[in-house]
Amino acid sequence: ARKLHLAVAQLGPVQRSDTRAQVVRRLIELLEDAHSRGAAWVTFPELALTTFFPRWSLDDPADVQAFFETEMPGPLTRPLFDAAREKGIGFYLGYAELADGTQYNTSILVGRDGGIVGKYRKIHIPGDAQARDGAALQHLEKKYFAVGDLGFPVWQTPDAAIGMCICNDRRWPETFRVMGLQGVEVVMAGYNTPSGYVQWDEPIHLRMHHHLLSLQAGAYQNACWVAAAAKAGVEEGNPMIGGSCIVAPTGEIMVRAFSEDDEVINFVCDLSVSEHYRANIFNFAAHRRPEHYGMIVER
Ligand code: ING
Repeated sequence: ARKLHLAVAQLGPVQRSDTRAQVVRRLIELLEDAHSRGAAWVTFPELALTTFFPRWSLDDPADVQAFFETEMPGPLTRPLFDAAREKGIGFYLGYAELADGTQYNTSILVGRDGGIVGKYRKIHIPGDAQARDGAALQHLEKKYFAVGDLGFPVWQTPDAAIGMCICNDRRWPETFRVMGLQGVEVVMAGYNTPSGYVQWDEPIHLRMHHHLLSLQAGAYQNACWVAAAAKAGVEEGNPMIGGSCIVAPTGEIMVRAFSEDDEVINFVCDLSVSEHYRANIFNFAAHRRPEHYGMIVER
């Protein structure tokens, strides 16, 4: 059995006035908690450094730029990298990235030696590009983020084959399958999922149901572990779901967060479980028939 001890660091609400230094302090405390439990990797949420600003239509460029990082690590985030390296713990961190004038919803994978292993830029950008007249709540990720240009890579780290995705990506089977075809063993995913924002009066329990359903399906159908971290709780009056969890290749939720605040969950994952599924029911080479799947890519 190949055991890998994973942690997920759920972050409670980040208010607009919360500084990077205050948030990084919380991230370090969560990282220390994860380390004290014996975890080797920790997954932080999407846009972990700021409030979920795409809920607003901001038109002053200075207001928008305030939410973006131009370097990673930068002076304010380096303490997190230093703490992680000192403890020999790897991590996934989601943040708003400004790269050569283009704005992305980004995550990075940092190895246990403190070096950046890889970067992912969110591909499935949900919501609208312009504010909806009269809507009480907006979801304007298309206004602030370009579609990611890095694909869905999988990195062969010394511990495991690790891939990343961000929030809405988890709702699309293609996300997991592209990583599954690369032999991913652990998918790390951060998310900010508003529980108020709806396009129709969807019963609110479905927000959590669809979140978990997406992760469980992705994990099972691609024989991988999934570690998902929420930024949760009420930010600027807007509630977001918790439900951080670690899902096994069996599709079972092994551990999930209790609160909608800063909280660490962890699980010792047996990576060899994936091998049983890949050798049998999800032996892609033996059973998949790509010659019949063209429509998925063509349209
Ligand atoms: N958030 C949401 C998500 O995909 C959303 C967008 C909200 C989708 C409500 C469906 C319903 O979890 C982000 N950041 O993608």
